[in-house]
Amino acid sequence: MGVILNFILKFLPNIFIKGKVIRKIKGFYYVLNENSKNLNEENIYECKLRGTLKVKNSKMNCIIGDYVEFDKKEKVIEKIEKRKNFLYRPLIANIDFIGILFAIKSPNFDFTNFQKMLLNANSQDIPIALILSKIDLFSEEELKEFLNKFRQLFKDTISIFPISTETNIGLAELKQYINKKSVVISGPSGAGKSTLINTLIGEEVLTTNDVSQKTKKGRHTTIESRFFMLAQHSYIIDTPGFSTLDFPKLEEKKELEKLFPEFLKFIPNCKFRDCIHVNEPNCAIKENVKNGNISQERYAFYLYSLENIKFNNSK
Ligand SMILES: Nc1nc2c(ncn2[C@@H]2O[C@H](COP(=O)(O)OP(=O)(O)O)[C@@H](O)[C@H]2O)c(=O)[nH]1
Ligand SMILES: [Mg+2]
Ligand SMILES: [Zn+2]
Repeated sequence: MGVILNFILKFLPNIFIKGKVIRKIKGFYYVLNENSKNLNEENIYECKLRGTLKVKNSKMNCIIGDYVEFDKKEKVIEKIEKRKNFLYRPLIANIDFIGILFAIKSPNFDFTNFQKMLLNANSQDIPIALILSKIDLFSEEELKEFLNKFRQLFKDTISIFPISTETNIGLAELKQYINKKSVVISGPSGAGKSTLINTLIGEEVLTTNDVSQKTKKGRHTTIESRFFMLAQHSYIIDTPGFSTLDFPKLEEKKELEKLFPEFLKFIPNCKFRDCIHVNEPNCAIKENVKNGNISQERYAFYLYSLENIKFNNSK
């Protein structure tokens, strides 16, 4: 009987377990068992990649965020599921949305920096939301005014989550929205990213930039992407990602318009198919700036970007 059983087992395929890569260090992939409810050590397997999955020297073979099947005993990743999408910088797969976190005050909301970060996020083709932090520092009137201005500017193309970790406003809504999603949080230093993540998780997983701590230990800055878990299948990824306020790299001037969501529906009405909306006659973008369907400020930022981006194929 034992002999027969062994014989059968030998020909059964290995049973692979599903998981998600949450970290990558020097050729090791840290895989979280699919149905884990937290990031405790016993749920994480340090795996190698099966040789057949390696394309010579490619960083893309297996990346953070990938869903994989792995052999628990051998600690080897055997299969990588097709990626839904991925962020380039930093390299992370299967993102549901990017939460750009900016404070409404302290530091003051900087519209130019926000638009730069938005440009970078939009170039990744992943949904975006503004997480507007520290709203306890504004009166209700001031907040209303800010939100009106924001909507005027972006014509309702950006979802907004106004929050305060100080007064607990908006956190339940945000948490609900993140449920069963993978979310990348990115924003300038001091905006409140670490405080938000700590609050959502309910424990001090990240050091915050308190003035008192600054003098003692030096500021904690995130240097690699870190995964946190809100609940089963809900991930928050803290990343230094687009905190660099460089312009995205683009090939051609014509690509820039795609990064302005509120322009999109008007572009087909431009007379010239290669219109870049600067000096061309019968330009639908310029017409809609005039009649208010596109805001002056956004168009000005479009022109500013056009001048400052180094296009690889500049015509
Ligand atoms: N008033 C107020 N301050 C906040 C809030 N969230 C964070 N802060 C403060 O903002 C500072 C920077 O926060 P931190 O989370 O370290 O920012 P990070 O650099 O984006 O990670 C800290 O002193 C926090 O206490 C908030 O909702 N309201
Ligand atoms: Mg931080
Ligand atoms: Zn045009």
